[in-house]
Amino acid sequence: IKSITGVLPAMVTPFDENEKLDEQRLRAVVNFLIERQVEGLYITGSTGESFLMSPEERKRVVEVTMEENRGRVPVIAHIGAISTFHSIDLAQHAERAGVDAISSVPPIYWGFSADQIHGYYADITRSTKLPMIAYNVPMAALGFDMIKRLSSIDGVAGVKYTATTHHDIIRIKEEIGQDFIVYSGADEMAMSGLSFGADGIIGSFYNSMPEIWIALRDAVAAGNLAEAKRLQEIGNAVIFFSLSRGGIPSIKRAMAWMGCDAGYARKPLGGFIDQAADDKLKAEFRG
Ligand code: NAY
Repeated sequence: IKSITGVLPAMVTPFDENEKLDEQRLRAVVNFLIERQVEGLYITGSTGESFLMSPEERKRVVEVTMEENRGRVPVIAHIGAISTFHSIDLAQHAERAGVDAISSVPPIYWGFSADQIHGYYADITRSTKLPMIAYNVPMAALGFDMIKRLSSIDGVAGVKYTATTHHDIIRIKEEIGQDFIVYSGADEMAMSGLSFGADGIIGSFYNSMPEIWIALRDAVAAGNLAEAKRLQEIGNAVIFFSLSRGGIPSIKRAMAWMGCDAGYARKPLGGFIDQAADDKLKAEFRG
């Protein structure tokens, strides 16, 4: 797992005009990203619309990605669901499909106790031989104490840390260990996450313009913070433009303009399916 570092898109899942999983576009997305030198793929996460898909569809995305990847880059599959039962099924399927690591948001919706969340990660991690990347997401934040508790589970290898309190990245490395891998998840703060010691960055906007983020990562590594800040500002202009118009649907259209039609999002995300809406978005983007 130590080798999965750098820039990893939280890969989009293409759907067609009728909201059907579009395997042909999915294959094109995998190739587009790998050809643009991303250092790994994080699939079926929130950006991948996993919570809008059936377990069978999620499994199919994993299978198609692994087939098309042909071992070129490491793959982390998000297998999170509300029930441990479904998450284990997805985790074991991902292991059979050959992914390099699994990841999961904590169980959501009911509000689970710390012991239940710990049990969720322990049960899933025990069910496969794969390393687990816990996922600290703003709407269901684990927080430092829980991350530390989870780190003692055999197999929990790191955390995808989506938050804007980056001082915790330093604390995780100091108190849990330098080998505990941290991916920074807030694209608008990629420079900060990397500067605070994250091993990599995983995010939605690394789908549409990976080059900017790879250059930003290189600039931080070289200590060239002025250049990193310049690139972050370019990235943020696109991020905030897109978020105000629906992040995931906008990213998919931006990919189409970059030469890789990533299709459409499922409702209630939806968006930009008709040509007029697409043209309007493009005109505003250019402006
Ligand atoms: C995933 O699982 O798809 C992700 O990694 C999502 C990461 C995104 N965070 C959230 C909360 O959706 O990329 C970020 C996010 O879109 C970006 O920082 C803009 O806010």
